[in-house]
Amino acid sequence: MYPPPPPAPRQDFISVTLSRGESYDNSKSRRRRSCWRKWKQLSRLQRNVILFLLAFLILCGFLSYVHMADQWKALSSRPEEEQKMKPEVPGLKPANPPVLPAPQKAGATPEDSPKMWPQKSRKHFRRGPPRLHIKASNSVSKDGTQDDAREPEAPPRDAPQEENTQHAVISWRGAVIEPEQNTELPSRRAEASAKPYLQAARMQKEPLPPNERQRGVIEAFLHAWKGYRKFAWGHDELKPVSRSFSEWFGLGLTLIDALDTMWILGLKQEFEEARKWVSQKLNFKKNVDVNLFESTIRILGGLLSAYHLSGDSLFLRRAEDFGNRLMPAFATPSKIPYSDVNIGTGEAHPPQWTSDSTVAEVTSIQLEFRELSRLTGTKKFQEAAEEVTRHIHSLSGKKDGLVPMFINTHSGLFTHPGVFTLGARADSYYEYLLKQWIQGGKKETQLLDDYLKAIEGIKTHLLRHSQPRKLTFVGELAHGRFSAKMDHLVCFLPGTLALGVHHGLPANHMDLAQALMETCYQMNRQMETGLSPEIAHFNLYPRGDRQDVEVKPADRHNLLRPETVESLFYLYRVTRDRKYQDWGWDILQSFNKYTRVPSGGYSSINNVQDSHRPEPRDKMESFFLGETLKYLYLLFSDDPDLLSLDSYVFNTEAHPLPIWAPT
Ligand code: DMJ
Repeated sequence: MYPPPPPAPRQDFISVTLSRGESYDNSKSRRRRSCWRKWKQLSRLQRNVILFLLAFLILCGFLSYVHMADQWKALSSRPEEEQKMKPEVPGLKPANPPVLPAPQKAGATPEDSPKMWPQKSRKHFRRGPPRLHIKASNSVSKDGTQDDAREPEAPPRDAPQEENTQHAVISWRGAVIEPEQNTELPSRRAEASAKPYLQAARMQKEPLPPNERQRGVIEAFLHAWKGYRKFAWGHDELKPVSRSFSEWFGLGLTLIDALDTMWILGLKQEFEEARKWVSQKLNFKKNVDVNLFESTIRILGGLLSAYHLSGDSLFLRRAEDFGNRLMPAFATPSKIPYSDVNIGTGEAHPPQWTSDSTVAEVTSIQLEFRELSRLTGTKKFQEAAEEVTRHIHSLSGKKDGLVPMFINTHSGLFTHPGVFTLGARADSYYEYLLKQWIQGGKKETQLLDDYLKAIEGIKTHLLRHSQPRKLTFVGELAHGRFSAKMDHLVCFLPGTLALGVHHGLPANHMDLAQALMETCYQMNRQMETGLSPEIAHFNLYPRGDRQDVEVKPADRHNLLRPETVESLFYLYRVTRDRKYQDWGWDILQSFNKYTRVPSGGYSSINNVQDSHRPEPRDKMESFFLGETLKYLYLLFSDDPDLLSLDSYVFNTEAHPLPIWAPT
């Protein structure tokens, strides 16, 4: 027996009667009556469904109206790219607040300051200072790229300034803005919002007017900028002697590298003009190979810090676009990135002669990629960069924390093992261990462990004293053989050691920092021009006729590098010993005397040991403006809150990035 079939399930439905028009009565009352009757005939479920749909449609309509209204407003004012951040504009995404007041002309009085926008006070329900917010205009194209690929033109000598370019600058004398971020991956936080464009770190008090030495730096910067602006505008590097330019990536390298320096030095007009170039001419849709490391530290780092200081979201959009174009470099069998990537085609590759990458290069992009993830909420940047850190942490082939110089992108193993240096190809590996630890709020202990171990490794294997003055220096080790050779690049180390001590690392690191600082100064001082050679050799044996520092003919050039003055800046910040400022002043005088080109710009020189014929090299590296002059300016400041070491960490190209969770 089969059970009786179940009753047919009840189906709710809406019946609609279509009028054929024969008895069409257009009277309102009849239509109202019949509508009402039909409504009453519906089941409760049917009515609820209709009401819900209606409510949903009304909500959608309202939201799209608000969205459209914003867009209309943006379109009807001035061109999108000219939009600058404005405070507290409803409906716009928050950007970080600028950390320093908008740049002023050198020597400007406080009355010349641009109008400061007061921050709306907000209620806060916890202890500590209030969280402050600023909202930025976000009205430009989503990917932030420019379609205009035309070759940029040189600016007119007295190019009119953009109109309506007032920055939304907030001045909070001494006020502190707490960061809202932490060291978690964005994915673990609110990944829900696609691009949170998180707020930056803190506001600081207004900088003091520049002192005499700082004005000397401003003068030097303006002289360098004059040459760049006149002969190399929008190109990578100035060739000051031939009054032309050279290209490396074709991305306005010097201009981008110098953005935050202009902001810090208070050069408003120059900053605005450069900002306009970034807005209108910077074009990443280019079939061009870039070096992952160099473009990360200079371009990505430069854009991110320009964003943090100015609060102008244009720079963040450009940074995100550029970061995306670098990502194909990580698509290798080992996840150790290739050295080069084409930002137009997305093809990445190692150098022609090898499938190796340089250890310093693959381990010195993390500060920038991590920060880009934090700001955009897109975790892939941070994940790709940190994968490299983890991999290298677990790799064998180190010597008491010291790493070889090369790593293979296929096998992921160190190559050319047994050679250890703190100079080229390894230097910033050590620097970024410490700085990532600081950036992340001193929680990532693996980074700290690797750093501390490496410093002990340096002491054990690479440290020696010269004769006759017993200068402490860092040499190199090749298959067990010590070489008393030290690149000028190694002069980043005293500063990094001092930075670590500032953040609570062992006091004996400071002894080493001070000893190495003296050595780096002597590398400059003992040369006829007062400028360091690219590489120095130290005399290990007592012989009356020999100095501590010796230079080989192939090594006696100076490329306007920053490392000595970078370390002087940290040493002065930590010790407040004015001799470091004096040493930096000596070096600035030497740059002015031997590398300054009268028509504008500064030039690398071929021979630091010949004060009569230093032989200009016809190239002004972008880091002279991005790093050397910036560190000199900061060195001469007596204000520890000017880019405080407790709030910022400088990338290896001197671009300040906020510490996520300061302690
Ligand atoms: C800069 O690009 C960076 O400082 C990098 O870490 C090393 N080389 C130059 C400056 O010398």
